[in-house]
Amino acid sequence: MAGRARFLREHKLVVVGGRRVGKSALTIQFIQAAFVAEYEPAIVETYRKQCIIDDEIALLEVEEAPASLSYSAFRDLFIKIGEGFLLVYSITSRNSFEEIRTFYQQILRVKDQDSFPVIIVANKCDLEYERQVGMDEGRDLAKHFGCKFIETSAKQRINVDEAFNHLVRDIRKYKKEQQTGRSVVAGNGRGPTGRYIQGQGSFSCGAGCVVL
Ligand SMILES: Nc1nc2c(ncn2[C@@H]2O[C@H](COP(=O)(O)OP(=O)(O)O)[C@@H](O)[C@H]2O)c(=O)[nH]1
Ligand SMILES: [Mg+2]
Repeated sequence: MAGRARFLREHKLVVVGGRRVGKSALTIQFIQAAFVAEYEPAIVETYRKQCIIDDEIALLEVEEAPASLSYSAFRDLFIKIGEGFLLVYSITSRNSFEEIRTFYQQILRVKDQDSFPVIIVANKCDLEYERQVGMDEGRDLAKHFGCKFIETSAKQRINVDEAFNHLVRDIRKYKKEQQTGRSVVAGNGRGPTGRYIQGQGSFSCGAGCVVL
């Protein structure tokens, strides 16, 4: 029973996306509540954080999949360990938006599933004047994937906790459904529709979070 409870509480999140979309900035802003303008670790770092989300403890392990890796077997390893994925693009880069489909297809292929817990994260929303990807486009893609959509700014700490928290909720739902043998959380047109989540949500990370 203790083992099962632990299984339900511990979640491995992987941050996926093209180069320089803000994967590191989002991760560090979520874990340490600080904006680090340039951060390129020599090794893959695993971050741990304990949060209360919807009155339930969540032990989160967050990793950033290196975008530079063309060696797809290595990226597959990240996908294998992930229980939920933040698919990050930058609103200032159309190319990074177009890469999202490929990442999601890779995830479904490696997981051998029709759907999996993911959230589409449109980062750098503070750079409105450099915008190349409309909010509607992100929202439509999320609808197509059957997942949630959120615009964030790692720099201004807009919607950062919300992005991670929404993913955790979907992972929980997915795990529970897997355990009870029911259909999965999201899926091409079968799951909940994507939606834009603006402003500060109702989640209680912030003060409730402890960096382990
Ligand atoms: N204006 C703005 N810049 C950002 C934001 N997030 C990241 N950046 C900048 O974008 C660049 C790439 O960020 P980084 O986190 O290293 O991207 P990664 O390669 O995806 O990990 C850096 O210069 C960051 O300072 C954001 O939300 N707003
Ligand atoms: Mg990085």
